[in-house]
Amino acid sequence: MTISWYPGHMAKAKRQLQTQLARTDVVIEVCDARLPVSSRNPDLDELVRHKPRILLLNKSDLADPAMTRAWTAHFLAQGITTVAINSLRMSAKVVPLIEKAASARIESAQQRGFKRTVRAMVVGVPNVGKSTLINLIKGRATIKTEDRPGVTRSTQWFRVTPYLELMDSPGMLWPKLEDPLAARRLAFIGSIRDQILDTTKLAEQLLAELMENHAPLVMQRYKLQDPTLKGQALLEAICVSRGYLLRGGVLDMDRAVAAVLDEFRDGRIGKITLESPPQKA
Ligand SMILES: Nc1nc2c(ncn2[C@@H]2O[C@H](COP(=O)(O)OP(=O)(O)OP(=O)(O)O)[C@@H](O)[C@H]2O)c(=O)[nH]1
Ligand SMILES: [Mg+2]
Repeated sequence: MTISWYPGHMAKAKRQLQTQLARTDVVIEVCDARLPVSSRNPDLDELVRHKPRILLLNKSDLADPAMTRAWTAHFLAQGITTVAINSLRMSAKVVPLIEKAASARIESAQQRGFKRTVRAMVVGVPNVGKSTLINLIKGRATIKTEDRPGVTRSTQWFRVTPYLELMDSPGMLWPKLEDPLAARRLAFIGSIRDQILDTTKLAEQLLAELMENHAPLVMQRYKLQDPTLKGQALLEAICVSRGYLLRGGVLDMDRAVAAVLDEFRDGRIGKITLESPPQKA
């Protein structure tokens, strides 16, 4: 699956982001803790170059805690300020991190006798929780969030505390997702619109990946007996086990597909991280 889907609003978002960069002190990169490689946009390195950057591993409540610790250590060892968060819960750690990243500017303003507003832009691939994070820091859920990609349509600044402004931005994918595994995994977590995907194939691919590394969780969730089932047969077994039947006893495969994707996405199959940090030599 090579995804070359790059709608106009994403190209526009990239241009807006470039324009806003000049008035930005810190770049907050939000990625999905379940996918710390594939949910980072490689375009960002070139785009934000010299700005102080913070990496947030969001949705850590859905990820494997041991893996999140390993990933955090991995990025910290690379010199990247990284913290794992859950944007649905209060996390006091983000604001001090932003202030620390902007400390040079804050101090230089202090020396000139005033307290400076810090501006940080929040960027990341679609559906990772950028708007939810801003709502959390603001303390009020006034920005629209939804569990689908492409909710935020344009960049917008919000004053979240007396001396902090955050910029929300539309999720960006890169123009061509040439790595089919990365594209697939972004689709698993709901960063690519299901409407442009073959969801049956996607659910089969997700199950294949889960059965390889987390078979007991899948077997338990769907009350399955046979660990060797694959592909369509596995989806059918899930259908039967759940009793998803249409009139005349026909299997309601669409319902099984939706169940597998939804239940993985909101963590009901288990706290599963799909990518492991490279092993130290
Ligand atoms: N479990 C969990 N869900 C989260 C977390 N953060 C956000 N969500 C959910 O993820 C979904 C997407 O959140 P948004 O804030 O709309 O994501 P976004 O990055 O702004 O998405 P776009 O604007 O489409 O790019 C929503 O259903 C949120 O409730 C988190 O830390 N944990
Ligand atoms: Mg948003």
